[in-house]
Amino acid sequence: MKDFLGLVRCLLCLSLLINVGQAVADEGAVHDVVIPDGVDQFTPAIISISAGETVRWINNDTKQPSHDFASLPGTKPENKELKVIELKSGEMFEHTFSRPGEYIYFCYIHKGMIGKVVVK
Ligand SMILES: [Cu+2]
Repeated sequence: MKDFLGLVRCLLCLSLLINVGQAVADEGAVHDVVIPDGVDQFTPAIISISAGETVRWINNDTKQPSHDFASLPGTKPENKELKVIELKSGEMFEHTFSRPGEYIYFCYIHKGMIGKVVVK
């Protein structure tokens, strides 16, 4: 009987650990935005995430030395989360968005290279 209760406790502990692990994984979700090789474009250009999640920009472009981007001037002050980010070929950058809003950003080297993160 003692062994049986010990087994039940052990299983309860395990299920708690699994639940906590899932909650952490959901909160820390990472969404990729890729700059493809030879294309001056954020892919996807518009991405929707939940507050507390992370966007990871990956520069796969070998044709340009760098894509440098920042929040669009004129957007609401609270939406200017992205300071100037210099992303050289092969580099990655991550940012966790804590507040809901629409974060428009642009590459100031390549005209028309623009993206948006929608945080719900
Ligand atoms: Cu660019």
